[in-house]
Amino acid sequence: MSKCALITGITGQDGSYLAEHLLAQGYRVWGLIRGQANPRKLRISRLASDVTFVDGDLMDQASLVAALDAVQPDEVYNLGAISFVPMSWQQSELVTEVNAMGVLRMLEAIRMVSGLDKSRGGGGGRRGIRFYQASSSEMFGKVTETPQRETTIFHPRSPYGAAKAYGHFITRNYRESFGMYAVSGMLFNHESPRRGAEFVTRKISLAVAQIKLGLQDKLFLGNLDAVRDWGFAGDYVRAMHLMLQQDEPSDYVVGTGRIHSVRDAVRMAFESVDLDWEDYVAIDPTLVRPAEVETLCADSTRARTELGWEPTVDFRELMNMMVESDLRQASRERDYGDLLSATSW
Ligand code: NDP
Ligand code: GDR
Repeated sequence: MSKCALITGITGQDGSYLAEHLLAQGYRVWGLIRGQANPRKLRISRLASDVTFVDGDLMDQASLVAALDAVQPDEVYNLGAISFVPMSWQQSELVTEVNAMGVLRMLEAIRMVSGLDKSRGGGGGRRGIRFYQASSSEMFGKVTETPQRETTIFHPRSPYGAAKAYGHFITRNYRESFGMYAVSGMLFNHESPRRGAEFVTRKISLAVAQIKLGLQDKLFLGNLDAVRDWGFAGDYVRAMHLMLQQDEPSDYVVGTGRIHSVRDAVRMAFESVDLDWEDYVAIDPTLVRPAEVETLCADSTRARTELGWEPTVDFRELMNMMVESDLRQASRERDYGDLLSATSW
Protein backbone atom coordinates (compact mmCIF):
# COMPACT_ATOMS: atom_id res chain seq x y z
CA MET A 1 0.00 0.00 0.00
CA SER A 2 1.49 3.37 -0.98
CA LYS A 3 2.07 6.02 1.69
CA CYS A 4 -0.34 8.91 2.04
CA ALA A 5 0.73 12.52 2.73
CA LEU A 6 -1.30 15.60 3.64
CA ILE A 7 0.32 18.94 2.73
CA THR A 8 -0.85 22.27 4.15
CA GLY A 9 0.29 25.22 2.02
CA ILE A 10 -0.12 23.14 -1.17
CA THR A 11 -0.86 26.29 -3.21
CA GLY A 12 2.48 27.84 -2.23
CA GLN A 13 5.94 27.51 -3.78
CA ASP A 14 7.12 24.64 -1.57
CA GLY A 15 3.75 22.86 -1.54
CA SER A 16 3.79 22.48 -5.32
CA TYR A 17 7.37 21.14 -5.43
CA LEU A 18 6.78 18.82 -2.48
CA ALA A 19 3.59 17.42 -4.04
CA GLU A 20 5.50 16.65 -7.25
CA HIS A 21 8.34 15.04 -5.31
CA LEU A 22 6.03 12.84 -3.23
CA LEU A 23 3.98 11.82 -6.28
CA ALA A 24 7.22 10.76 -7.96
CA GLN A 25 7.98 8.63 -4.87
CA GLY A 26 4.64 6.84 -5.30
CA TYR A 27 2.74 8.67 -2.55
CA ARG A 28 -0.94 9.44 -2.55
CA VAL A 29 -0.98 13.21 -2.00
CA TRP A 30 -3.69 15.35 -0.44
CA GLY A 31 -3.59 19.12 -0.18
CA LEU A 32 -5.37 21.23 2.42
CA ILE A 33 -7.13 24.15 0.71
CA ARG A 34 -8.56 27.09 2.59
CA GLY A 35 -11.20 29.61 1.69
CA GLN A 36 -14.01 29.76 -0.77
CA ALA A 37 -12.94 29.45 -4.43
CA ASN A 38 -9.28 30.00 -3.47
CA PRO A 39 -7.77 31.63 -6.60
CA ARG A 40 -4.34 30.15 -5.87
CA LYS A 41 -5.81 26.66 -6.42
CA LEU A 42 -5.71 27.55 -10.14
CA ARG A 43 -1.93 27.94 -9.92
CA ILE A 44 -1.58 24.26 -9.14
CA SER A 45 -4.15 23.10 -11.67
CA ARG A 46 -1.44 20.99 -13.34
CA LEU A 47 -1.46 18.84 -10.17
CA ALA A 48 -5.25 18.62 -9.99
CA SER A 49 -5.51 15.18 -11.57
CA ASP A 50 -2.94 13.69 -9.16
CA VAL A 51 -3.58 15.53 -5.88
CA THR A 52 -6.82 15.29 -3.91
CA PHE A 53 -7.93 18.47 -2.16
CA VAL A 54 -9.52 18.66 1.27
CA ASP A 55 -10.95 21.82 2.87
CA GLY A 56 -9.34 23.21 6.00
CA ASP A 57 -7.65 26.18 7.60
CA LEU A 58 -4.91 26.43 10.23
CA MET A 59 -7.15 28.96 11.98
CA ASP A 60 -9.85 26.33 12.50
CA GLN A 61 -9.01 23.35 14.72
CA ALA A 62 -12.14 21.33 13.88
CA SER A 63 -11.40 21.60 10.15
CA LEU A 64 -7.95 20.07 10.76
CA VAL A 65 -9.40 17.15 12.72
CA ALA A 66 -11.96 16.59 9.96
CA ALA A 67 -9.22 16.71 7.29
CA LEU A 68 -7.09 14.17 9.17
CA ASP A 69 -10.12 11.91 9.63
CA ALA A 70 -10.90 12.10 5.92
CA VAL A 71 -7.34 11.63 4.67
CA GLN A 72 -5.85 9.23 7.27
CA PRO A 73 -2.33 10.35 6.31
CA ASP A 74 0.95 8.64 7.19
CA GLU A 75 2.74 11.98 6.98
CA VAL A 76 1.64 15.61 7.49
CA TYR A 77 3.76 18.43 6.04
CA ASN A 78 2.75 21.72 7.65
CA LEU A 79 3.88 24.31 5.09
CA GLY A 80 0.87 26.60 5.52
CA ALA A 81 1.81 30.06 6.82
CA ILE A 82 1.75 33.76 6.11
CA SER A 83 5.30 33.70 4.83
CA PHE A 84 6.08 37.30 3.81
CA VAL A 85 8.08 38.77 6.69
CA PRO A 86 7.06 42.49 6.28
CA MET A 87 3.41 41.51 6.58
CA SER A 88 4.13 40.29 10.08
CA TRP A 89 4.57 43.89 11.30
CA GLN A 90 1.35 44.97 9.55
CA GLN A 91 -0.82 42.09 10.78
CA SER A 92 1.14 40.67 13.68
CA GLU A 93 -1.80 39.07 15.45
CA LEU A 94 -3.01 37.27 12.33
CA VAL A 95 0.50 36.09 11.48
CA THR A 96 0.90 34.73 15.02
CA GLU A 97 -2.50 32.99 14.83
CA VAL A 98 -1.56 31.17 11.61
CA ASN A 99 2.19 30.66 11.98
CA ALA A 100 2.33 29.85 15.71
CA MET A 101 -1.13 28.81 16.91
CA GLY A 102 -1.74 27.04 13.60
CA VAL A 103 1.11 24.65 14.41
CA LEU A 104 -0.35 23.93 17.84
CA ARG A 105 -3.78 23.33 16.29
CA MET A 106 -2.36 20.80 13.82
CA LEU A 107 -0.32 19.02 16.50
CA GLU A 108 -3.41 18.84 18.73
CA ALA A 109 -5.47 17.52 15.83
CA ILE A 110 -2.88 14.78 15.22
CA ARG A 111 -2.77 13.96 18.93
CA MET A 112 -6.57 13.68 19.05
CA VAL A 113 -7.01 11.49 15.97
CA SER A 114 -4.06 9.33 17.09
CA GLY A 115 -5.69 8.78 20.51
CA LEU A 116 -2.62 10.04 22.40
CA ASP A 117 -3.55 10.66 26.03
CA LYS A 118 -2.60 14.10 27.39
CA SER A 119 -2.52 13.04 31.01
CA ARG A 120 -0.07 10.21 30.43
CA GLY A 121 2.27 11.58 27.78
CA GLY A 122 5.14 9.35 26.82
CA GLY A 123 5.43 6.86 23.93
CA GLY A 124 2.93 5.32 21.61
CA GLY A 125 3.01 8.10 19.06
CA ARG A 126 6.05 7.10 17.04
CA ARG A 127 4.12 4.53 15.02
CA GLY A 128 1.42 7.08 14.16
CA ILE A 129 1.25 10.11 11.88
CA ARG A 130 4.64 11.70 11.18
CA PHE A 131 4.68 15.52 11.27
CA TYR A 132 6.96 18.03 9.51
CA GLN A 133 6.96 21.68 10.60
CA ALA A 134 8.24 24.35 8.18
CA SER A 135 10.52 26.29 10.50
CA SER A 136 12.76 29.08 9.28
CA SER A 137 16.21 30.64 9.49
CA GLU A 138 14.33 33.83 10.47
CA MET A 139 14.27 32.33 13.98
CA PHE A 140 18.03 32.98 14.23
CA GLY A 141 17.50 36.65 13.34
CA LYS A 142 20.25 38.72 14.94
CA VAL A 143 22.78 35.94 14.86
CA THR A 144 24.95 34.94 17.77
CA GLU A 145 27.23 32.63 15.76
CA THR A 146 28.05 32.08 12.09
CA PRO A 147 27.24 29.78 10.39
CA GLN A 148 23.99 28.84 12.14
CA ARG A 149 23.36 25.24 13.16
CA GLU A 150 20.72 23.31 15.09
CA THR A 151 22.04 24.52 18.46
CA THR A 152 22.39 28.22 17.60
CA ILE A 153 20.38 30.47 19.93
CA PHE A 154 17.31 32.20 18.46
CA HIS A 155 16.95 35.99 18.37
CA PRO A 156 14.01 36.61 16.01
CA ARG A 157 13.78 40.11 14.49
CA SER A 158 10.15 40.07 13.32
CA PRO A 159 6.76 38.88 14.55
CA TYR A 160 7.10 36.27 11.77
CA GLY A 161 10.37 34.97 13.25
CA ALA A 162 8.93 34.95 16.76
CA ALA A 163 5.86 33.00 15.63
CA LYS A 164 8.05 30.48 13.78
CA ALA A 165 10.13 30.06 16.95
CA TYR A 166 6.97 29.14 18.86
CA GLY A 167 6.07 26.63 16.11
CA HIS A 168 9.55 25.13 16.37
CA PHE A 169 9.46 24.73 20.14
CA ILE A 170 5.90 23.40 20.30
CA THR A 171 6.79 20.78 17.67
CA ARG A 172 9.73 19.67 19.74
CA ASN A 173 7.55 19.74 22.87
CA TYR A 174 4.92 17.43 21.34
CA ARG A 175 7.71 15.05 20.33
CA GLU A 176 9.04 15.02 23.88
CA SER A 177 5.63 15.01 25.64
CA PHE A 178 3.72 12.47 23.57
CA GLY A 179 6.42 10.57 21.72
CA MET A 180 5.14 11.91 18.41
CA TYR A 181 7.35 11.67 15.34
CA ALA A 182 7.36 15.46 14.94
CA VAL A 183 10.28 17.31 13.36
CA SER A 184 11.19 20.87 12.53
CA GLY A 185 13.06 21.76 9.34
CA MET A 186 15.02 24.96 9.93
CA LEU A 187 15.20 25.96 6.31
CA PHE A 188 17.11 28.91 4.91
CA ASN A 189 15.77 31.01 2.00
CA HIS A 190 14.87 28.93 -1.04
CA GLU A 191 13.62 30.28 -4.32
CA SER A 192 12.42 29.19 -7.77
CA PRO A 193 10.43 30.44 -10.76
CA ARG A 194 7.37 29.68 -8.59
CA ARG A 195 8.44 32.05 -5.81
CA GLY A 196 5.89 34.71 -4.84
CA ALA A 197 6.49 38.05 -6.60
CA GLU A 198 6.84 39.90 -3.28
CA PHE A 199 10.09 38.12 -2.29
CA VAL A 200 13.29 39.83 -3.32
CA THR A 201 14.77 37.28 -5.77
CA ARG A 202 11.53 36.98 -7.74
CA LYS A 203 10.92 40.71 -7.57
CA ILE A 204 14.36 41.11 -9.18
CA SER A 205 13.92 38.39 -11.85
CA LEU A 206 10.49 39.73 -12.83
CA ALA A 207 11.84 43.29 -13.10
CA VAL A 208 14.90 42.22 -15.12
CA ALA A 209 12.64 40.44 -17.62
CA GLN A 210 10.33 43.45 -17.93
CA ILE A 211 13.26 45.89 -18.27
CA LYS A 212 14.97 43.71 -20.88
CA LEU A 213 11.78 43.74 -22.96
CA GLY A 214 11.35 47.51 -22.52
CA LEU A 215 8.20 47.14 -20.41
CA GLN A 216 9.61 48.71 -17.21
CA ASP A 217 12.42 51.21 -16.55
CA LYS A 218 13.18 51.09 -12.81
CA LEU A 219 13.40 48.57 -9.98
CA PHE A 220 12.90 49.88 -6.42
CA LEU A 221 14.47 47.88 -3.60
CA GLY A 222 15.16 48.26 0.13
CA ASN A 223 18.33 47.08 1.89
CA LEU A 224 20.87 45.96 -0.72
CA ASP A 225 23.37 44.95 1.97
CA ALA A 226 21.25 42.14 3.45
CA VAL A 227 23.02 38.80 3.06
CA ARG A 228 21.23 35.46 2.68
CA ASP A 229 21.99 31.79 2.06
CA TRP A 230 19.75 31.21 -0.97
CA GLY A 231 19.05 27.79 -2.48
CA PHE A 232 16.63 26.14 -4.93
CA ALA A 233 13.21 25.15 -3.55
CA GLY A 234 13.19 21.87 -5.51
CA ASP A 235 16.25 20.76 -3.53
CA TYR A 236 14.77 21.73 -0.16
CA VAL A 237 11.57 19.69 -0.45
CA ARG A 238 13.75 16.57 -0.75
CA ALA A 239 15.16 17.42 2.69
CA MET A 240 11.64 17.72 4.13
CA HIS A 241 10.77 14.23 2.91
CA LEU A 242 14.06 12.74 4.14
CA MET A 243 13.45 14.17 7.64
CA LEU A 244 10.30 12.05 7.94
CA GLN A 245 12.05 8.82 6.81
CA GLN A 246 14.57 8.52 9.68
CA ASP A 247 14.45 5.98 12.53
CA GLU A 248 14.45 8.76 15.14
CA PRO A 249 12.81 12.18 14.76
CA SER A 250 15.14 15.18 14.91
CA ASP A 251 15.41 18.81 13.77
CA TYR A 252 17.70 19.86 10.92
CA VAL A 253 19.19 23.05 9.48
CA VAL A 254 18.98 23.10 5.66
CA GLY A 255 20.87 25.59 3.49
CA THR A 256 23.74 25.77 1.01
CA GLY A 257 26.40 27.31 3.28
CA ARG A 258 27.05 29.91 0.52
CA ILE A 259 26.09 33.55 1.02
CA HIS A 260 25.33 36.48 -1.26
CA SER A 261 24.00 39.99 -0.74
CA VAL A 262 20.87 41.42 -2.33
CA ARG A 263 23.28 43.59 -4.36
CA ASP A 264 24.98 40.39 -5.69
CA ALA A 265 21.57 39.00 -6.64
CA VAL A 266 20.70 42.16 -8.56
CA ARG A 267 24.07 42.29 -10.31
CA MET A 268 23.94 38.65 -11.42
CA ALA A 269 20.35 38.91 -12.63
CA PHE A 270 21.07 42.00 -14.77
CA GLU A 271 24.34 40.45 -16.01
CA SER A 272 22.42 37.43 -17.25
CA VAL A 273 20.66 39.70 -19.81
CA ASP A 274 23.75 41.88 -20.50
CA LEU A 275 22.51 44.94 -18.61
CA ASP A 276 24.23 47.02 -15.91
CA TRP A 277 22.11 46.98 -12.73
CA GLU A 278 23.27 50.43 -11.64
CA ASP A 279 21.38 51.98 -14.58
CA TYR A 280 18.05 50.62 -13.32
CA VAL A 281 18.00 50.07 -9.54
CA ALA A 282 16.87 52.74 -7.06
CA ILE A 283 16.37 52.61 -3.30
CA ASP A 284 12.95 53.04 -1.74
CA PRO A 285 13.47 53.68 2.01
CA THR A 286 9.92 52.50 2.77
CA LEU A 287 11.05 48.98 1.82
CA VAL A 288 13.62 48.90 4.64
CA ARG A 289 12.30 46.82 7.55
CA PRO A 290 11.78 48.05 11.14
CA ALA A 291 14.32 45.46 12.31
CA GLU A 292 16.47 43.72 9.71
CA VAL A 293 18.09 40.29 9.64
CA GLU A 294 21.48 41.31 8.26
CA THR A 295 23.22 38.00 7.51
CA LEU A 296 22.23 34.34 7.52
CA CYS A 297 24.42 31.38 6.61
CA ALA A 298 23.58 27.71 7.19
CA ASP A 299 25.74 24.97 8.61
CA SER A 300 23.90 21.93 7.23
CA THR A 301 26.48 19.37 8.32
CA ARG A 302 23.86 17.25 10.12
CA ALA A 303 21.48 17.22 7.15
CA ARG A 304 24.35 16.31 4.84
CA THR A 305 25.73 13.51 7.01
CA GLU A 306 22.54 12.05 8.54
CA LEU A 307 20.06 12.62 5.70
CA GLY A 308 22.53 12.43 2.81
CA TRP A 309 21.06 15.72 1.55
CA GLU A 310 22.97 17.95 -0.89
CA PRO A 311 21.86 21.04 -2.82
CA THR A 312 22.22 20.73 -6.61
CA VAL A 313 21.72 24.32 -7.84
CA ASP A 314 24.12 27.17 -7.09
CA PHE A 315 23.07 30.78 -6.71
CA ARG A 316 24.03 32.02 -10.18
CA GLU A 317 22.21 29.06 -11.78
CA LEU A 318 19.19 29.85 -9.61
CA MET A 319 19.05 33.51 -10.62
CA ASN A 320 19.54 32.56 -14.30
CA MET A 321 16.76 29.99 -14.05
CA MET A 322 14.38 32.58 -12.59
CA VAL A 323 15.25 35.33 -15.08
CA GLU A 324 14.91 32.93 -18.04
CA SER A 325 11.53 31.75 -16.82
CA ASP A 326 10.28 35.31 -16.33
CA LEU A 327 11.63 36.37 -19.73
CA ARG A 328 9.70 33.56 -21.40
CA GLN A 329 6.54 34.52 -19.51
CA ALA A 330 6.94 38.27 -20.17
CA SER A 331 7.57 37.64 -23.89
CA ARG A 332 4.39 35.58 -24.11
CA GLU A 333 2.44 38.33 -22.37
CA ARG A 334 3.95 41.03 -24.59
CA ASP A 335 3.18 39.07 -27.75
CA TYR A 336 -0.32 38.39 -26.55
CA GLY A 337 -0.73 42.10 -25.77
CA ASP A 338 0.60 43.01 -29.25
CA LEU A 339 -1.84 40.58 -30.79
CA LEU A 340 -4.68 42.14 -28.87
CA SER A 341 -3.79 45.69 -29.95
CA ALA A 342 -3.25 44.54 -33.56
CA THR A 343 -6.68 43.01 -33.73
CA SER A 344 -8.58 45.66 -31.78
CA TRP A 345 -10.40 48.51 -33.52
P1 NDP B 1 4.15 30.54 0.26
O1 NDP B 1 3.87 31.91 0.77
O2 NDP B 1 4.44 30.36 -1.20
O3 NDP B 1 2.91 29.60 0.62
C1 NDP B 1 2.26 29.69 1.86
C2 NDP B 1 1.10 28.71 1.88
O4 NDP B 1 0.44 28.81 3.16
C3 NDP B 1 0.03 28.96 0.82
O5 NDP B 1 -0.33 27.74 0.22
C4 NDP B 1 -1.14 29.51 1.62
O6 NDP B 1 -2.38 29.15 1.08
C5 NDP B 1 -0.95 28.77 2.94
N1 NDP B 1 -1.69 29.39 4.04
C6 NDP B 1 -1.71 30.69 4.41
N2 NDP B 1 -2.55 30.86 5.44
C7 NDP B 1 -3.08 29.65 5.75
C8 NDP B 1 -4.03 29.19 6.69
N3 NDP B 1 -4.62 30.02 7.55
N4 NDP B 1 -4.35 27.87 6.71
C9 NDP B 1 -3.78 27.03 5.81
N5 NDP B 1 -2.88 27.40 4.87
C10 NDP B 1 -2.54 28.70 4.84
O7 NDP B 1 5.34 29.96 1.15
P2 NDP B 1 6.54 28.94 0.75
O8 NDP B 1 5.99 27.84 -0.07
O9 NDP B 1 7.70 29.72 0.27
O10 NDP B 1 6.94 28.41 2.20
C11 NDP B 1 6.32 27.25 2.77
C12 NDP B 1 6.52 27.26 4.26
O11 NDP B 1 7.91 27.25 4.56
C13 NDP B 1 5.96 28.48 4.98
O12 NDP B 1 5.49 28.03 6.23
C14 NDP B 1 7.15 29.39 5.16
O13 NDP B 1 6.96 30.24 6.27
C15 NDP B 1 8.24 28.37 5.39
N6 NDP B 1 9.57 28.76 5.00
C16 NDP B 1 9.81 29.17 3.72
C17 NDP B 1 11.09 29.45 3.32
C18 NDP B 1 11.39 29.92 1.92
O14 NDP B 1 12.50 30.44 1.71
N7 NDP B 1 10.50 29.73 0.96
C19 NDP B 1 12.25 29.31 4.24
C20 NDP B 1 11.87 28.84 5.56
C21 NDP B 1 10.58 28.57 5.90
P3 NDP B 1 -3.42 30.18 0.35
O15 NDP B 1 -3.31 29.88 -1.10
O16 NDP B 1 -4.72 29.75 0.93
O17 NDP B 1 -3.02 31.57 0.73
P1 GDR C 1 13.05 36.90 3.80
O1 GDR C 1 12.91 37.02 2.21
O2 GDR C 1 12.50 38.09 4.50
O3 GDR C 1 14.47 36.53 4.09
O4 GDR C 1 12.07 35.69 4.14
P2 GDR C 1 12.75 38.29 1.26
O5 GDR C 1 13.06 37.79 -0.11
O6 GDR C 1 11.45 38.98 1.45
O7 GDR C 1 13.90 39.29 1.78
C1 GDR C 1 15.28 38.94 1.76
C2 GDR C 1 16.13 40.16 2.07
O8 GDR C 1 16.05 41.08 0.99
C3 GDR C 1 15.92 42.40 1.52
N1 GDR C 1 15.27 43.27 0.54
C4 GDR C 1 14.04 43.13 0.06
N2 GDR C 1 13.10 42.18 0.28
C5 GDR C 1 11.92 42.29 -0.39
N3 GDR C 1 10.98 41.33 -0.20
N4 GDR C 1 11.65 43.32 -1.24
C6 GDR C 1 12.57 44.30 -1.50
O9 GDR C 1 12.31 45.21 -2.28
C7 GDR C 1 13.83 44.20 -0.83
N5 GDR C 1 14.95 44.95 -0.82
C8 GDR C 1 15.82 44.38 0.01
C9 GDR C 1 15.08 42.20 2.79
O10 GDR C 1 15.19 43.33 3.64
C10 GDR C 1 15.68 40.93 3.34
O11 GDR C 1 16.80 41.21 4.11
C11 GDR C 1 11.98 34.53 3.31
C12 GDR C 1 10.53 34.03 3.42
O12 GDR C 1 10.36 32.97 2.51
C13 GDR C 1 10.24 33.54 4.82
O13 GDR C 1 8.94 32.93 4.84
C14 GDR C 1 11.31 32.51 5.20
O14 GDR C 1 11.07 32.01 6.49
C15 GDR C 1 12.69 33.12 5.11
O15 GDR C 1 12.89 33.56 3.77
C16 GDR C 1 13.79 32.13 5.43
